[in-house]
Amino acid sequence: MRKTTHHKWPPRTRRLTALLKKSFDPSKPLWILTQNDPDPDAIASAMALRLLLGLKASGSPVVTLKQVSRNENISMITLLNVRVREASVREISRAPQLALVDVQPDQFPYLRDNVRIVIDHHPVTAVRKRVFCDIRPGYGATSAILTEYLAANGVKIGPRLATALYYAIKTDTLMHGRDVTGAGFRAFSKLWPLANHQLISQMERPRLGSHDVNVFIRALRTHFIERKCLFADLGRVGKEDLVPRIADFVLQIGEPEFALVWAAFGGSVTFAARSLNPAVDAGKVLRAAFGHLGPAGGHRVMARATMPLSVFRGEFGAGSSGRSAVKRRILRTIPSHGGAGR
Ligand SMILES: [Mn+2]
Repeated sequence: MRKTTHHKWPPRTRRLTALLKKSFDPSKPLWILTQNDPDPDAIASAMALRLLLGLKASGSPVVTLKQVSRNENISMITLLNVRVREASVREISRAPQLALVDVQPDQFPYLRDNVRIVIDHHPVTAVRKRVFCDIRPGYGATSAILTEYLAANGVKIGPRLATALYYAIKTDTLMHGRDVTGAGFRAFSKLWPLANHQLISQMERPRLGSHDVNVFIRALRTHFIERKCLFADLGRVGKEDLVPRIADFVLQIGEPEFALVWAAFGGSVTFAARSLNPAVDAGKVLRAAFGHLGPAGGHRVMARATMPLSVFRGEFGAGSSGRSAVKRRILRTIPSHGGAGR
């Protein structure tokens, strides 16, 4: 077996740290801005950046335009006691200095010249002049980049931060089926012995509120299975994240190999698909079935699609005939003997 105790962290990351520390004025507050409704990757990255730069929570609040709403993410910030502050566009554009994590400035077009730092792993949109930009699209999570910064500089990572970073890399990389790179594994194995795994399993099983429970019951009552494909129409939901959660859950009912769950949320319809059959690529199925109606795609094992409610009604109709129309559309795109055609 190879020894993996002594990781080699890229020397480039250490060199970048010097530039990072010079990119802002330490005498003024540095706000850390995340995407709307930040996920664990954004939150853990913000915590890590604070530690790396030696900032205090009071002078470097984690801010967002739209507060955390998903159950898993709420349980993360509650269990780890992280404060995420909701701020207005006006406040953010007037902040003394900003560091953006897990997001890029193009998401905030009104921001002018207060952005100092951008650390992200999404595809590069625009690099700004006189801004410290470290964007690594090859990384599965921004938290993997920040873990590398901390490790390369010999900064000690305590259990609270290790738990946040580990959970972030796990959810961003593994659960989304993204490719895990060497960098991701390196960060993961650095954090694994430091993280509190009992807390992580609590975060992964957040409590269900009464609205959530009712939607689960609806899925249990109304789902139907045909040719090992399970379909569940959730009707109207108050929280969009119930759709992927229930898609994960319903695959445990009977022996389906594919599940499609959908619901109306606001003015649109969201679909989530899951596939356990290697011959059925969930991303391709949703693209083929719904791609001409709105954004659709994903990976082999999980995929999503959305379309305006009016488009859905025009294409499929409503009620039980709508459900059958959705079912027919999906079954048409799946090879009939499951494992046969690749
Ligand atoms: Mn991310």
